[in-house]
This record gives sequence, C-alpha cells and structure tokens, in this order.
Amino acid sequence: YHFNSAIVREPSRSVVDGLRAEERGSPTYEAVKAEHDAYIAVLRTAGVEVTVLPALESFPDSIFVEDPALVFTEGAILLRPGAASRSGEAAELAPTLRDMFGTVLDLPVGFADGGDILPTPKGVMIGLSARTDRAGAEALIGCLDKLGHKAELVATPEGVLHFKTACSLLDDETMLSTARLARSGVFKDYKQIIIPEGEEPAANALRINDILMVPSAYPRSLEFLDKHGYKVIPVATTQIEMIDAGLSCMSLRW
Ligand code: CIR
Repeated sequence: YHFNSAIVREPSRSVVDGLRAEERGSPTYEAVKAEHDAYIAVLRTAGVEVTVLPALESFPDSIFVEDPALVFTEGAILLRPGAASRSGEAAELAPTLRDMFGTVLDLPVGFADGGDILPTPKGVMIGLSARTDRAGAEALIGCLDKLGHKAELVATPEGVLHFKTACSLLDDETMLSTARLARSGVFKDYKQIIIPEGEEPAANALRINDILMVPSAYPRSLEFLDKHGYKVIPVATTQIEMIDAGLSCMSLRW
C-alpha cells in the first residue's frame, strides 16, 4: 500500500453506458467526472504522482483502468479483460506502460481482470470470477513469476463482479472483507476486519500511504475504520457504483 505513482484515465461521455449486472439507474457524465476529479485530488493528497490519460469514447468502462493491466515497481503486465467490450483497453494502455516501465509483459492466453488481482505482502491473490478464468489466472502466475512475485488462485464469491469488490488490504497484516468472503477462509493468514452488514460495497476501500479512502455513502464503515485507527478519507462513489465499480478500479498504482 506504499505508492509513489498512479495512472488514471478520464471518464468518456460514453461512461453512462458502462457495463452493469443490474439496472440501478444510470450515472451522468458530469457526476462521474466530479467523482473522478475528487479521487485524483485525494491520490495527490496521499503523495502520489498521478498521470492522467485522456478519455476513450469507444470504451465506456475505460475509466476503470485497473482492469486491463497490473503494475509493480518491477514491471507491468498487460491483461486480457474478460468482458468483450473491454478487450481493446489493454492495447490502449500499452504505449503508456512501455514508456513508464522497463519490463512490460503480455498475458498470453485466457482472461484476467485487474479487479480480481490483489497484491499483498505475502503474495498475489488471483480471484477466479466470471471475468478471470483458470487459463488466464494460470498464465498470469507465469508472468508474475518473471517479475519475482508468487501468486495463488482463490475463489470470488458467486454474483460478485471482482474479487476486490469484496475486500481490500488495509496494511501489511490486515484485510478488510465482507463477511461472506471472509467465511470462505481465504484470509486465514491475516488479521481480518469485517465490513458491517448492509454496507458491503465499502469493502472496496483503498489504502494509499498513510490514508485510507473509503466510499462516503457508508457511515458505519467510515466510523468503524476510523475507530480502528486508520486515517479515513471519505470519497464519493455513488455514480460509479451504478456501473459496478469502486475505488480501486479507477487507478493503477505502484
Ligand atoms: C465492468 O463491468 O467492467 C465495469 N462496469 C466496472 C469495472 C469495475 N472494476 C473493478 O472492480 N476493478
């Protein structure tokens, strides 16, 4: 959770057509843009140097730049997003990553979304999901090995878009998780903090250096994490939640 740099991508006007599993109303471009601007400001407050890429009108979900790639200080991996409408997003990111990283690997086969991949100090967790299949996950283990990272495959709860929709790393030994994901036992090696019932989307918090970004619409979670001693900064996510996204989705961090 120590980061010096991040890449984000401006929302396109087409973001209102972003993928969603169920209809909960459509976001507006202006309101998504406001959430995105506020998010960038908090990253900068946390001491991160942010590179802002231009909007891509032909990719409604391209604001969620976490999904088509994975980055580490050692190098980057271009992924193969599991949704057909998003498969071209990795190629759009490639020139930027090749400029910024000495090593850029390509996932050779299968599908994997960055939202399913949780780097931790104990290794990288790769959640199998509707977007990340076994072929992609196993190929990803090979790419991660080349960058010196070990990885393990884990299950994403049924009906949850991405593994990280339901969890986030709070510090070197603490995981924030929904009760349901915690029950699966994946975080047995961690101290676990469970999100209050009914506030599950707050599990996608984002620890960056000394601050913890938490979705602002979840008052019990904000208070609870503050009481645990984290320096909580509430960040609005109501617009991006209409298209199944959360805080981690909007940046690549290293
Ligand atoms: C999608 O379905 O791909 C987007 N509407 C939301 C992506 C959220 N990304 C993430 O959780 N990493």
